[in-house]
Amino acid sequence: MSQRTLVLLKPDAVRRGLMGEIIGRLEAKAGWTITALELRTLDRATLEQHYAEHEGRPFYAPLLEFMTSGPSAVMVVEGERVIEGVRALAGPTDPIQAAPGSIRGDFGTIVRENLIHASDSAESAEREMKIFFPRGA
Ligand code: RTP
Ligand code: MG
Repeated sequence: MSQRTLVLLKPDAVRRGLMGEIIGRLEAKAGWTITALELRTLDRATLEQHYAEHEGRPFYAPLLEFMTSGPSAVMVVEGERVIEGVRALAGPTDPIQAAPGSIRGDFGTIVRENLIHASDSAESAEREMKIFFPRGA
């Protein structure tokens, strides 16, 4: 079943020049298409909505600080099983736990600066696409 998911290449990925590498991995999956892509420095209001589930956690304030520290690549990716698929390509949240071959496993060491966000369910994808592309994507 074709799906759409909201993907962020976080400020560390953009700063380190890893956009091409990561986008290449997404595009290499047969049938996946990037249908929206914008380089954008995210503002607090947008991130407060996006990360509402984490408000009050110890990592929340430093996470918002990091996420506003420079441009992110904001994308919608469409294709067969893309929601689960991008999460699998990304690997677990903590890059040290992520296997080589995954994006976080190949390029990450810091939990917060883990390069990529991808929606974790169809409901999250719908919610997040509205947050980042309020006029539609
Ligand atoms: P994401 O939402 O960004 O795809 O990541 P995720 O589902 O793998 O991780 P989640 O638990 O939703 O956490 C959101 C982001 O917060 C940062 N984080 N820092 N202990 C920490 O310092 C910590 N825990 C989480 C990461 O940037 C994580 O992706
Ligand atoms: Mg999450």
